[in-house]
Amino acid sequence: EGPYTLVLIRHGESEWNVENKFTGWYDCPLSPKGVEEVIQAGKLLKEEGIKPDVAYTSLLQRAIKTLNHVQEETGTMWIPVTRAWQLNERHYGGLTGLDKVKTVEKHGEEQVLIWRRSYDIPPPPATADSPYHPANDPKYANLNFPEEFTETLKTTLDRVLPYYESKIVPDLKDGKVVVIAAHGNSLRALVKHLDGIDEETIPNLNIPTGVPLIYQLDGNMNVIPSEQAIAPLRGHYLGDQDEVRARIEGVANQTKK
Ligand code: DG2
Repeated sequence: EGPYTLVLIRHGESEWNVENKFTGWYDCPLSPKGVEEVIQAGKLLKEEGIKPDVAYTSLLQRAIKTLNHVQEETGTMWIPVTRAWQLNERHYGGLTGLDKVKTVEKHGEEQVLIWRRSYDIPPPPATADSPYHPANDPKYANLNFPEEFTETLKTTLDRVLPYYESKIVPDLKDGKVVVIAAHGNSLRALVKHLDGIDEETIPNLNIPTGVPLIYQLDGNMNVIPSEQAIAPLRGHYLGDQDEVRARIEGVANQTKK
């Protein structure tokens, strides 16, 4: 059976991407350029004839608005949308709100790379009195989080994967075209699973803002490798591939002056 189509999209450039701050669960809006990016992403999907039947996103407006624009451009404003905290960005703990370059100046490039890209070494935690701790945000009122809260890619995967398998896979198996609008690191976690990327390779993976990433899956929900894939991914990005590569580099270089 299959193939099944899964579309992943990281939200367009956000205001805090522009300010170059660690964002995590902070709920900042898209930048004007980010809005342009996601309108373009929707147009690319339309040109490819990819029309989502069902959509998933996080509780964060940069992903929700990205999805809205994709829906608008693909004529699918009516489809069911589920918003789930499990698709939120990885929580950046005590780094939330800090400037990425200044954090490198203070702690060194190596340490910051570990915090940004290691699989299981956590950034310092957000404490219970931090405005960025989820206990102080009404969005998460019915959930419990430890007083000292932070996430690694590994613990992000621990919430993304069960959500994907229990909620999203059934839609795919129903033959629905699924779009997931989410975040740099919640999507890195998901593609680590989809593409079977190991812990040594995952630090090198960067996902650009506002570019649709298309996966075809077989009946066992395994990825059918695309010829246009940029390794280590096996799905492919839509649009000009040189531009996509440049945007991937841009994400990697956010901690450079
Ligand atoms: C960024 C990713 O998340 O940052 O939390 O700062 O995708 O929601 O903009 P997003 C953040 P890096 O891990 O790439 O530094």
